[in-house]
Amino acid sequence: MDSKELNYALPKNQLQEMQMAFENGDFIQAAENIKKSIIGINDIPLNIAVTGESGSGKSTFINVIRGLGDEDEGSAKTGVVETTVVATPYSHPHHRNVKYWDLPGIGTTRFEPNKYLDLVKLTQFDFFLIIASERFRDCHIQLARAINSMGKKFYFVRSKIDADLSAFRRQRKSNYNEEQILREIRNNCIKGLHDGGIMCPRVFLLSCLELEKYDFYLMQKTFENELPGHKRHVFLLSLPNIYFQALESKRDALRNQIWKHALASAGKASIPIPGFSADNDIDLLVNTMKEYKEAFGLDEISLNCLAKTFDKDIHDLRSVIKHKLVLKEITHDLVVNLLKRRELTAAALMVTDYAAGTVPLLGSMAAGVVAFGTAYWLLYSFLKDIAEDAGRVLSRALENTI
Ligand SMILES: Nc1nc2c(ncn2[C@@H]2O[C@H](COP(=O)(O)OP(=O)(O)O)[C@@H](O)[C@H]2O)c(=O)[nH]1
Ligand SMILES: [Mg+2]
Repeated sequence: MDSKELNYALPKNQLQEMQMAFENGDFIQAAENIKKSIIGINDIPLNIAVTGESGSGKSTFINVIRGLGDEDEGSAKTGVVETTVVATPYSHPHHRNVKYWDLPGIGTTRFEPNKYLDLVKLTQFDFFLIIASERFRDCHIQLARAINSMGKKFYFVRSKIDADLSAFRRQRKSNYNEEQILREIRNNCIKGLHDGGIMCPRVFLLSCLELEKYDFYLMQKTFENELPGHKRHVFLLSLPNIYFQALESKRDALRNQIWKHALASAGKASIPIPGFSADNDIDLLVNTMKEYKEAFGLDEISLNCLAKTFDKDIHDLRSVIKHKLVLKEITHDLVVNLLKRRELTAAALMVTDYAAGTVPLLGSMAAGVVAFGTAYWLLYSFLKDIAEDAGRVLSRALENTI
């Protein structure tokens, strides 16, 4: 490890945040406060309403955005005629507080947007997605206006783009131009919304069969930029691992939080190297490492879903994972053994030394600080390895599909 890597592993802005957490000069208290804040992250609710005409692909979208196939446990039923008028929440498999709500289909002759919105208890949603396939219709405008009038945000999703493109491919044969067709579809939606009195509408073109293509990344980035900070983090972690930018965004978001997990797990430590005394602290590390695995889709369930999505063999996907630790089940004993490794202790001391340059209190502490460096380096290296392996798995999954 050299100073460049240290600089990367512990960015200055993170150290400054840590310095602020230490302002009252109490290591144990700072660790306790941080622990509360990281546990609280799992309680942050994110409710996204998915609405649109029956058959537009709402249920399919709700499944794929949660990394699920139509037949997986917890998936929404697709391809069925909607008879219910009840909004149904679907939780993300790893982030139970991230919920996508399957709203009853609009567009029937009896459709009355305001009543519809009353029905779905508008206020609990962070934002709305209006999903439309095929033609732009008046009911979309009515719904968009009703959502706007209640001060809520909506995004317009034009779905089933794969089907449009293959229809055009047949029709236009010699002068088929994908970019131009996508532009035409986008402009048609924007114009429709604009003519209906919606200023600056946000339109995304998607295919649930090829989620990684078209505007999915742009859509994700837009949500990310427009959500408040605490919700942005959970949203990011809940994204499906089907394109490389998602992996990078997750790695960066998680890396920015390492100091908190390291501090919280080290807070109680009272003995020197390896510096961990209470089981509690180790459990926090175990849980964090498990969360990393799930966030990058390398747990068994997620790998299975990825294999199905891209029609690959799970053993084949697993075979490209390079770091042995990534394949192992993360247990208490495993983490205890990792913490005892000598090279980790050496790295821990360098981390502590480096961090103490910005956070002087760290330098003046004894055991807890070594534990901090140990935990930091363990999480940092694991995150780095797992992000690399997730990239390899995705490359293998995408082979021969583009
Ligand atoms: N070609 C294509 N078909 C889709 C897509 N999304 C959904 N479908 C199909 O459209 C039909 C209706 O989808 P569903 O999700 O049940 O629509 P909902 O009624 O709005 O919930 C199903 O047969 C889906 O398989 C897509 O992106 N591309
Ligand atoms: Mg449905």
